[in-house]
Amino acid sequence: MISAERIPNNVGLSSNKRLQRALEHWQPKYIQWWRDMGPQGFQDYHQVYVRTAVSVDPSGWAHFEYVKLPEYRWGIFLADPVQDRRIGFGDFMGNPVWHEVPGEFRNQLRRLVVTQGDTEPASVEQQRWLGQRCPSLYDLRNLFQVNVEEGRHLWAMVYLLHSYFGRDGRDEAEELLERQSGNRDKPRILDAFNEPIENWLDFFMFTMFTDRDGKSQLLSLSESSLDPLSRTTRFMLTEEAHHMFVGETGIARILERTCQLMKQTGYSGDVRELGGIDLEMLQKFINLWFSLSLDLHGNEVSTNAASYFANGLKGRAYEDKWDDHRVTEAMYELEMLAEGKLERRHIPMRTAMNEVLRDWYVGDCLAGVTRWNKILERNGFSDRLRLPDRKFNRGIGMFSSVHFDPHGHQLSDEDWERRKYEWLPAPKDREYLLSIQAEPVYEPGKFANYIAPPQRGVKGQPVNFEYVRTEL
Ligand code: BYC
Repeated sequence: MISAERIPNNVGLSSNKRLQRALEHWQPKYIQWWRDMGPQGFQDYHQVYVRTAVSVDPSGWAHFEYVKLPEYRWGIFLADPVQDRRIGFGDFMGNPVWHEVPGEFRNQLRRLVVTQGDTEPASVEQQRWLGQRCPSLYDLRNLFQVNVEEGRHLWAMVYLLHSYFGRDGRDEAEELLERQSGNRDKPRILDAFNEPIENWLDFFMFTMFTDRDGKSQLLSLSESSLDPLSRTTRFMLTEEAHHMFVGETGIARILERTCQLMKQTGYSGDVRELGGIDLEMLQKFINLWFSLSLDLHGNEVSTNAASYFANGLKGRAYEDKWDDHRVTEAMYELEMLAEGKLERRHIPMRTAMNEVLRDWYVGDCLAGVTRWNKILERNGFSDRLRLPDRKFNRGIGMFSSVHFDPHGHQLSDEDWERRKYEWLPAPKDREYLLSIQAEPVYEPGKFANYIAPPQRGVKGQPVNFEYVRTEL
C-alpha cells in the first residue's frame, strides 16, 4: 500500500484519494519494471548511499541515507508556485497560466509529457548492466543516483498524466512501462534512447551530452503555460544538474589519467598499451553522443515547434532573457540544405524554435568541452577535444539525408562508409573498452586504471567511503 509517507510528496497526495488510488495501481508495476529492467545484480541486498528528495526546500531535497534500490522512496514534487504567474510568451502572453489542461491543447501537451516521460525509464534500461563493470564504488553510487532520479522523473510525468489527462493519461502511464529501450517491436520514442550504453565511456558521454538535452528540454518546458508542468520540470532541473556533473567530471577524470599515462609513455607511445583511454577514442565518443543528442532537439524547421511556442506550451531556454516574446515577425538565419546544396536562409523564427533551443544546447556543451581542454593545457599537451560540426552524423532533420565529416564537409556515401570509423567508435574500440572494464572495482578507495579518483567524495564523505555496501 502506498501512503503519503512512503511517497514523499508536496502535492497533497493523502487528501486526493482518486489520485492516490491511481498511483497505488501503477506503483507495483513500476517496481516490477525496476526489478526487471533496472540495475542488474543490484536488486536485493546491496545498500547504496543515495540522496532522496523528501521536500523541495534546500535542506529537504538532498537527504542522504543508505537504501536498497527497490526500496528507494520515489517522490512527487512541484517547485513552489509563483504568485500570479502569467503566460510569458506566444499568442496568449499576459494571460494567467493554466491550472488545468485546456481541451484544445490536450493532445499536444499529452504528447510532450509522454515523450519526456519515455526518456526517463529508457535511460535506466540502457544503463542496467553498467554496475557489473564499474570503475569504483564512488562511480557505482553515482550511476545509481542518476538511475533512481530518472525513475523519479518518470514518477513526475506519470503524476501529470494521472492528474490532468484522465483515462488516456492512465493508459499512457501503463505504456511508459511497456516500451523498452532497443526493443524491435516496442522501442522507446526517441532514437538516442534506443542506443545501448554498454561501457562507462558511453555512460559518461551520455550524462554529459544527452542529459544536457534533458536540461534544454526541461528549461523549455519549465516556461510552459501549464503551471503543474512548469513546476514539476523546474524541480527536475535541480536533479539534472548532478547528472551532468557525473558526466563532465567522469570524462575529466579519464582525461586526467590519460595525461598521466601519455607522460609515462614518453609522450609518444600508445596509452592503450598501459590500459588507458586515448584521446582519439574520447573524441570519437564525443562525436557520437553529441550528434545523437543534437537529434533529440527535433527538425530544424518544425511546424510542431512553431505551434508549441504559439500556444504557450514550450518556450525558449531562459525565455525572460529575450526581448520579443511573441515572435510574430522575427526571422532566424540558418544553414539549410536545398536541392543538395548548402545555403543560408531566413525563416520565421517560430518555425525554427527547435534550432533556437539547439543553439543554446551547443553553447552549453562547448563550455563543458572548453573545461576539459583546460586539463590538457594544464598537463602541457597541445591536443584539444572539440565538438563536431552540427551536420555530422545526423539521423533527424535536413542533414540526415547526406553525410558530412566532423568539419562539416559533405561526403559521398562511399567515402562515409570507408571513413566513418575514423570519427565514430568502431567495433574494435568497443571491444577494447570492454576488455579494460571486464572486472568491476568494488573495493572502497580503489579505482580502475583508466580513470583518476575524484577530487572529493559525496556529501563530505571521503573518497574511500563505502558508497555501496556489497556484502550480504
Ligand atoms: N527521434 O516537428 P519535429 C531527457 C519525430 S532528454 C525520433 O521536429 P518536434 C533525458 C517527431 O516525433 C529530453 N523521432 O518534432 C536525458 C515527429 O514525428 P511525427 C526529452 C523524432 O515535436 C537523459 C517528426 O519527427 N524531452 O530528458 O518539434 C536521461 C517531426 O519532428 C525525433 C523531450 O524530448 C527523434 N530524435 O520535436 C533521461 C521534450 N525528433 O509526429 C532523460 C518533449 C523528432 O511526424 N519533446 N522526431 O510522427 C519535444 O519537445 C519534441 O517531441 C521533440 C521533437 C523536440 C523531441
